[in-house]
Parts: sequence; C-alpha cells; structure tokens
Amino acid sequence: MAESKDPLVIRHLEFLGGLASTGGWRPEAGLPEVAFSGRSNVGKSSLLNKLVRRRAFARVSKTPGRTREINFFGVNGAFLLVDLPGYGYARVSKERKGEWGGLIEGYLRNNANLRGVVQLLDARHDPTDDDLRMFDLLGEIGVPALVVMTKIDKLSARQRAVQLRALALRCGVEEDQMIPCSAITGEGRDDLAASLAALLAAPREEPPSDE
Ligand SMILES: Nc1nc2c(ncn2[C@@H]2O[C@H](COP(=O)(O)OP(=O)(O)O)[C@@H](O)[C@H]2O)c(=O)[nH]1
Ligand SMILES: [Mg+2]
Repeated sequence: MAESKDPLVIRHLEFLGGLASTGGWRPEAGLPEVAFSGRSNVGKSSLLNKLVRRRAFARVSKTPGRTREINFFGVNGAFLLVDLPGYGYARVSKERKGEWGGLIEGYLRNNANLRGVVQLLDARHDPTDDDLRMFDLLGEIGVPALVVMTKIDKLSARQRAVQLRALALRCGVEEDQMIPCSAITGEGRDDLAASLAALLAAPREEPPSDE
C-alpha cells in the first residue's frame, strides 16, 4: 500500500471555541498549540483552508477585521490550531486595536503549550509596524516563528527572490524560516505542513522562570 506523502494528515478537525477577552474561557491546556498570526486580509483564512484541505473551514472574508476572537481548533486529538484575530485593520478604532493587542499578547505570553507561531506576511509588501512588533514579541517570549509569505502567486520569480531576502532581513529571521505560499495554486502547503509537524514534534524549551 502506498504511504501518504502528506506530512500533516488531518483526520479530525473540531472547533473547540473562542477566547473573546483576556482571562475568558479557553480550552483546557495540555495539548501542544500552534498559532496563526497576521494582519487582516493577509490571507490567513485562505491559507488555513488549504492547510487543512477544507474548502470552508475558515471563512474567507470580504470584510477585513471581522474575526475578533482567538479561535481554537482541535486537530486529530493531538494538537490545537489557534487562529488569532487579524490585527492592524485601519477602520478598527484605536481602543479596539488596543483590546485586541492585549488579547493576543496575553494569549502568547505564559503559554507553556505554545510550540510555535506561524506569522503571515503579504509577499508583495513590507512588513507593517504591527508585524515587526509581533516579531519582537515572539523573540522576547522565545517562541519559534515560521514565516509564511502569502499570495506568492502575485510575484514573478525574480520579485519573489528579492522579496524573500528583503522580508527575512526586515523581520530578523533566516531565509530558510520563510515559506512562500499561495492559496490559489496550493504552493507551499506541504512545506508548511512539514514545518508544523516538525514544530509539534520538537520538545518545547522551558520558558525562563522567575522562581
Ligand atoms: N492571489 C491570491 N489572493 C489571495 C491568496 N490568499 C488570499 N487571497 C485573497 O485575499 C483576500 C483576503 O483573504 P482572507 O483569507 O480572507 O484573509 P484574512 O483576512 O487574513 O483571513 C481574499 O480576497 C482572498 O481571496 C493567495 O494566496 N493568492
Ligand atoms: Mg480571516
């Protein structure tokens, strides 16, 4: 029998619930977690659908900035896929943005089960200030980051090489941490799946303790 080549076979996918405010309900901790982060409209929902091979798992939105909760999904009873709210949407009020920032930061800190964050960047654009803040935060917390360049189908081969280098440099990550992806062509899905599987298999380093 031919063995599946898919590095991340999704056998079971279950929405567990959403965390709407700091200190609110969240699924019982225990399983390893990987969170997906990026600004609104970067292509996060589209990429998640590709990753889990479901057409309408995450809603692809015509109205950016609508998902306000941190959504938790159980995968194969083995790990949690965590969909963070898109940040940086211009029409969201300053106050709201602060709330969201706090929610995301609160989730990321003091989370012993967090194995990594997949940070999405639009392949065509420079990272935003919010993106750069996120990299600083991840560095400070000591969470491994995978960086996905979304919408890579919109770049020529030459532009892609230039942007790969430029974005890696701006974000302070190695070029081999960057995964070019397209939700249109499916490029990068298996690379991302393999990187996720590797993150989930690696033991979590103990975060620095005050005690
Ligand atoms: N060309 C192209 N468009 C994409 C890609 N991924 C998403 N989009 C489009 O970008 C817009 C925002 O996508 P969505 O997945 O809702 O982004 P989110 O706000 O980050 O969840 C939609 O119009 C998508 O069709 C991609 O890989 N290539
Ligand atoms: Mg979305």
